[in-house]
Amino acid sequence: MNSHATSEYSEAYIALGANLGDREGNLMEALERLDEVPGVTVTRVSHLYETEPVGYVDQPMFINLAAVVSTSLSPHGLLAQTQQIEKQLGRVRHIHWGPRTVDLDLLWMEGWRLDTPELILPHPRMFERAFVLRPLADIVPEFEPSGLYPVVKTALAHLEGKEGIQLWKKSSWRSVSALSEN
Ligand code: PH2
Ligand code: MG
Ligand code: MG
Repeated sequence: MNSHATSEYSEAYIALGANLGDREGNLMEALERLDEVPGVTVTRVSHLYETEPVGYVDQPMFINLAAVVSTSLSPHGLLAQTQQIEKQLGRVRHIHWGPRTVDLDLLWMEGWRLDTPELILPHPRMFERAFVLRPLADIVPEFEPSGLYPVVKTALAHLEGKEGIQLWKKSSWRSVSALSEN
């Protein structure tokens, strides 16, 4: 066990996005690498969506998806791993909210509320972004014990900009898939 490990496994929800190069390939490679991290198993993956860029709009269309991992890592331990994967896959930070080969954002982690300079949980903007919530709705179980499901559903129902999101491909993650067809 390394210094980031704790004894319990918890579920963590991660949003992934890419808008440079082989977008789908970058996302799948990021999921593979995440799954290979000791103490991290990717358990469910949403469908893939093509989405219009939000924030900084003069950039290519994104593909976005969401994934759940089961992990023994702490939030900061998991963050370090996601940042390393971004780096390995060639991410260079030029423009804030600008184009990227792959972006992994830690959204929500079972049993954790955090407000640190490096990481805030739940992610402070997750409920305002249709490109996060639409994929997330595929993989949050209806009876998720801390009540994430109704919050995601309600936020998504009230959100503008959902027309900028199109199903790109059905989930093809080997061990699992999205929960529903909706
Ligand atoms: N990520 C951003 C900024 N804008 N737009 C879309 N459609 N998808 C993203 O993943 C995205 C974005 C910052 O990380
Ligand atoms: Mg992001
Ligand atoms: Mg990010």
